[in-house]
Amino acid sequence: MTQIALVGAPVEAGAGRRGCLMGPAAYRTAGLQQELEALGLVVEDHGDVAPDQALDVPDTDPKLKNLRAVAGWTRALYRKARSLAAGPQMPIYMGGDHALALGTLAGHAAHAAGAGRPQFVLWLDAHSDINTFESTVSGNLHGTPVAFACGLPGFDVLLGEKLDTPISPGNLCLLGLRSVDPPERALIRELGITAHDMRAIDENGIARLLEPFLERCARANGFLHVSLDVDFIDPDIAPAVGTTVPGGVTFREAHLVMEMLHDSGLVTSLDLVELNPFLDDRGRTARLMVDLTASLFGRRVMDRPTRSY
Ligand code: 6HN
Ligand code: MN
Ligand code: MN
Ligand code: MN
Repeated sequence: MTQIALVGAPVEAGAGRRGCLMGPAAYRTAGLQQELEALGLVVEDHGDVAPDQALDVPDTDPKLKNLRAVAGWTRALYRKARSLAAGPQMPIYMGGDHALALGTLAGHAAHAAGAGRPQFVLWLDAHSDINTFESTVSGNLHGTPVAFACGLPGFDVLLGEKLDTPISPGNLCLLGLRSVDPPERALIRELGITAHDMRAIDENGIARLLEPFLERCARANGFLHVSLDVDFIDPDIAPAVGTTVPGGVTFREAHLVMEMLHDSGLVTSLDLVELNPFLDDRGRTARLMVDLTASLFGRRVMDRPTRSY
């Protein structure tokens, strides 16, 4: 029996626009818990995480926006993720902007290292979010979690110490890309990260790109963290996000990814990020994210055999 922990992470300090703070409330209003319970899952809502104060971090920085607030969230979410990873419940982090993944990735990577298993990450996003504190032009820290999780230098201020269990770049897959800054592109190449842009999806079909990654994760007996950014999906059907980029994945492509993830049985943690309810159209984006989550947890039209890798 699958047990789920819902964790609210009302972070908006990492984004360039306000409003992601309302994300967890929107998921609750859209009935995320009830939809998962309808699938037979046992769901506990842990409420919202409260950020640390992080008074050792400078309150203002000439370049990095809301550094102290983001550090406070990173520390609190790191502890929460690390403790949940050690327990029986599978966590769903209801964001909040993508800066919340600074904490969740670090926490799950630390747990995986302790368990002697590799941590894999599927990053579903229009953006690669692999800017460093040096390379970021916007100063918005939601553009940095992939760089932090890979152990790139310069991030020690976030946790107040070095991240000593980075994720191996070979265990990452970025899918849905259509907005990558030039230094990000260089880093992806340098680190050898698997990165599929929209053209690759158009040319190959999304399933054929995802499958080899899932196979690698299964072969390595890895834990799999999925980070789903609303802007992965085309803004015509998912408008409630501050960083829309045209040409995103379709309704069916997004559901297919979720259905394949369910069939794989590999997912051990999930971020739902960047939902900005202030920008939504009668709740449709919140509802779409809930429906995608339901697909990841086994909602289907017809029965079919479980895929084993
Ligand atoms: N997100 N690369 C841009 C920046 O500001 O660094 C966009 C970041 C978007 C962040 O999608 O979570
Ligand atoms: Mn566990
Ligand atoms: Mn993102
Ligand atoms: Mn994005």
